[in-house]
Amino acid sequence: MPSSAELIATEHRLGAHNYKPLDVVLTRGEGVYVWDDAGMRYLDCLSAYSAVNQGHCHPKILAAMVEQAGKLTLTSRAFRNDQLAPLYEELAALTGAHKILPMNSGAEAVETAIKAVRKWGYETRGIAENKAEIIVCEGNFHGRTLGIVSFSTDPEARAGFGPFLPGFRTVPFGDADAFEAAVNENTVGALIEPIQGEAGVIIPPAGYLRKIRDICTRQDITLILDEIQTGLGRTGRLLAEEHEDIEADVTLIGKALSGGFYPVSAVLSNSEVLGVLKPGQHGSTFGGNPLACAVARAALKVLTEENMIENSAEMGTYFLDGLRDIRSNIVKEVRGRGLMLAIELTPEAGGARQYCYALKDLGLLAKDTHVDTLRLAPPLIISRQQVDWALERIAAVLGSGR
Ligand code: IF1
Repeated sequence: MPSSAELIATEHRLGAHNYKPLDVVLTRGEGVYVWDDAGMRYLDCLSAYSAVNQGHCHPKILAAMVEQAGKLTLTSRAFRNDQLAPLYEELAALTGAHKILPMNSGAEAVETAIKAVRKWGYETRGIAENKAEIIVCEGNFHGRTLGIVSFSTDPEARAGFGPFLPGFRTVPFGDADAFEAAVNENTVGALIEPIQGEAGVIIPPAGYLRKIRDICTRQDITLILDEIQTGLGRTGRLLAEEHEDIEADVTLIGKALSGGFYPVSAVLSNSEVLGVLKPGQHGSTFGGNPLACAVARAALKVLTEENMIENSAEMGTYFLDGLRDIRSNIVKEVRGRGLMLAIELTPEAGGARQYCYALKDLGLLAKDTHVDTLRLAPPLIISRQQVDWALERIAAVLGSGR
């Protein structure tokens, strides 16, 4: 087996450099832990950006994948399979969705929602052709496709990729008045993350989502909530919208929908938005394939039956309180909801990446974002003892102990 240095050199030589990963070569994962090629164990505090909520290599999801993989993996949607309808039923029962469209990546779910909501606007709201507008928020992250980066406010995400897709209007995140002021006769939808993950776990003011919901209801605008990262237990509820006791018209899920085993995403609609898509107007080779559906069914089953959502709420509060107890002169703010947590450092701290490296040396893997913020998102199965273990190391690295 090549050494980690050789593996890293090969990646550098032959791979596009669209990432700058930490130089840790992982070989195995189990529950909250991953191991590198030198046998060192790490507590995973990223969970592949909330795709491994159920813990690495969950045995029941693995068993479901292996069983289905030996039977039928892909038929294309030209034919039917025996796993799609049961997934629809289980997703509908869990989320209250009336219509579901399965895709693969989160970005594909976002693009699907944009297409459907635009078409809904033309056919139902009578919007003039090619005039549909969707309101998005500053600081958004919804994926990397050209359509999606068209409305990114991050110069890094856009530079050199134009020309861009028109039809989006950007407003400050968290400001319902600005949102209402941006509404015009061509506004068909709003695309919002309930909590902005990549922006650094930015939680909007209490009541913000409720106000947006009311504006969208009043103005017949389709509210699309991107729960690809916040959904499926990450914030301590099945969907983050539940914290504000609202219901989106269209909900996007992905990532942990497969427990990290397979790209699976879905567009869930509680209105007739998805009804505008007719045969031949949308799809994908792998969307809704029997292997994806079997994996997603098992991922949802263990998420709910093993009380991972409740654990996320309980351990999230415990983790957040513990982080706030850390006395440190380089911590500017600690934010979080459930096990979606972030530590924003002061500019004087010199950036969060160096602390990710220091934590790696202590056996904890975490990711920095937007220079000064350290994100923490362990699998939802984390125990109190493991949170204590993590807090000790974070306190040791960030400053004056606990
Ligand atoms: C990368 C970020 C997180 C997402 C939300 C849609 C998507 C994502 C709220 C698209 C994906 C991933 C992309 C991944 C790293 C990760 C990420 F750092 F890029 F921004 F989580 F914060 N909506 N987020 O978070 O889903 O197409 O990736 O399946 O690009 O490296 P996808």
